[in-house]
Amino acid sequence: MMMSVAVNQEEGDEEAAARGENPSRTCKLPAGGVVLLVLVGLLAAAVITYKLSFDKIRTNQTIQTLKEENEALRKNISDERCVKKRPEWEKYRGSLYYFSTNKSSWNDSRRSCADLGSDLVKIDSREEQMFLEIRVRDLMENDREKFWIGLTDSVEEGKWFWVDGSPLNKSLSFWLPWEPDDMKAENPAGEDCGGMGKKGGADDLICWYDQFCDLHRRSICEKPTNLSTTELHFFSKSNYYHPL
Ligand SMILES: [Ca+2]
Ligand SMILES: [Ca+2]
Repeated sequence: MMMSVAVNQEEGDEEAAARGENPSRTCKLPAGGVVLLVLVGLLAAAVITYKLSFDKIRTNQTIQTLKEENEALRKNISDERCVKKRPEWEKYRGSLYYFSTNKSSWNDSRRSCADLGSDLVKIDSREEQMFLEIRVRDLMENDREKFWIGLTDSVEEGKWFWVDGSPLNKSLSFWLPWEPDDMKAENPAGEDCGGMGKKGGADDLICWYDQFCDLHRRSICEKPTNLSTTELHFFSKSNYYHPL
């Protein structure tokens, strides 16, 4: 019996070898198993495809979000530049005023006003001084944040002139009681440029001082409201007591 089984096995192996099969490795799966394997393969492929598609959509959304944020940032920067480029002039009677919070020397402040078709402010009346004093008071956060005005005695000590060349009317001046003192303690050049401002408000509008002209201060520009473009050019380029 055992001999018969062995012989049958050998015959089977020979038939398999004749068909080109390795008899020891031949594995016959039922048809249902093959279908299951194919389905599992298809499912795995579908899952991978879905994941790749989802990742691509998410990446595209991220890129779109970054683009929108970039656009918004660019717009903000552009808007800020526009705001900086465009000074806000304030009208009072026949003049426009610009209260610059950029700090620079008296001469550089004057150049900045000229670039805007104006000059450092000339104070012609008590009402104008009142308007300026109230505005400056509001803008000052401490007593160092004073503003240059268009007043100087750099040509001759003690003789104060406005930037348009007119002499200071002493009855229309608002010096602090100890000013102008041309103090030379910090700078031998003394103090030849005028400024104004007193945090908390000035008594009876008294808030002018003289200081070293190279100190960096804020400034007030003034230009008439009724100048044409040509006249503004003339005003900014030629109506100076001291050439720039
Ligand atoms: Ca004026
Ligand atoms: Ca002084």
